[in-house]
Amino acid sequence: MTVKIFDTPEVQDFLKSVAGFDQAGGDERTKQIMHRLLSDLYRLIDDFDVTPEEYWAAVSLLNALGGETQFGLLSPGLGFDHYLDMRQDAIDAEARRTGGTPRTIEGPLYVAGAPEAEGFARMDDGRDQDGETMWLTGQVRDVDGSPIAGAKVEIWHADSKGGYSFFDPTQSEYNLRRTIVTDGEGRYTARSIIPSGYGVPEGAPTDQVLKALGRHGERPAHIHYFISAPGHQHLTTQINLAGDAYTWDDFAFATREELVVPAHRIEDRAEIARRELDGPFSEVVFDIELARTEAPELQVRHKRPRAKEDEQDQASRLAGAAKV
Ligand code: MBD
Ligand code: FE
Repeated sequence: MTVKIFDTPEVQDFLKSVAGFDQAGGDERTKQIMHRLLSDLYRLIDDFDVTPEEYWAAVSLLNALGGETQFGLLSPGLGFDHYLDMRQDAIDAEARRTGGTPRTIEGPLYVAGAPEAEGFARMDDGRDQDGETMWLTGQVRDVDGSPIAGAKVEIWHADSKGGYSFFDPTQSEYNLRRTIVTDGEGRYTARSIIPSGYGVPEGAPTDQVLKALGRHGERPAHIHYFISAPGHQHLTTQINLAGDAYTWDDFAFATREELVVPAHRIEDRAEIARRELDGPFSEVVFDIELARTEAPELQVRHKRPRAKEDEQDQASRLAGAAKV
């Protein structure tokens, strides 16, 4: 087809009225961004000769994604979350806020308000019979190596089937979700179970998009962290357990070399007794370094709709309704 109308004055004027340029009200930045977004999409329709069938199939897919609250799941799959991290890394580098453990994406499965403990917490409710006992520990330090006592370490991860409590209603409340405040030596320790990797639900709208791209929806076994302490930059990160088939094939693009951590199987009876466990376990050690900052806005996590974060907020309530 040779019909190309995008560059005509008629279409260009049309885009300006669609974006509200001829209206006094509304938000200026929204108008600018919508104008650019719509222009790019109109051009794409022209360039690819998108048919009405294709256009309405896309509308239908967006409705399905929204219906299952899966935009937060598709987002990392399409690389947006990692792209925002790449930009944040570049912003930090420009501001010379270098050093410290690397960030990686939050993902859509955080739930605010997990129980808090000092130094040590047991994270699992003991009901997951397939879960290998995990001893997860580490020290939070400044970039100069000094331990940070009283740092807040929030940890959340999946069970042995790759499911997250809250989103998986078969699990108990806040199972595998804890906040641990570091002890006098900056250390945190959790007793939990080794998580399995996560897979996008088969046949779900997000899965349909990935399949159409010839891709899968698998994540390697991983553990999420938020770490914060006064005078330091808030860190959102994850570790990947080494040896997973998907370590370097994560559908959410969250893996970073420095964040791949081995789990060491320990069968020594003295080591088992020292931790008051009843059998062999796997130990995972993850030390964290926080960059310094005096800026208060960099010491807390950025705003985003999160399950249970703000019960008044409609978007946060919706975030908790994701079918993931
Ligand atoms: C997850 O557990 C996750 O961390 C991400 C980023 C996407 C889907 C499921
Ligand atoms: Fe996850």
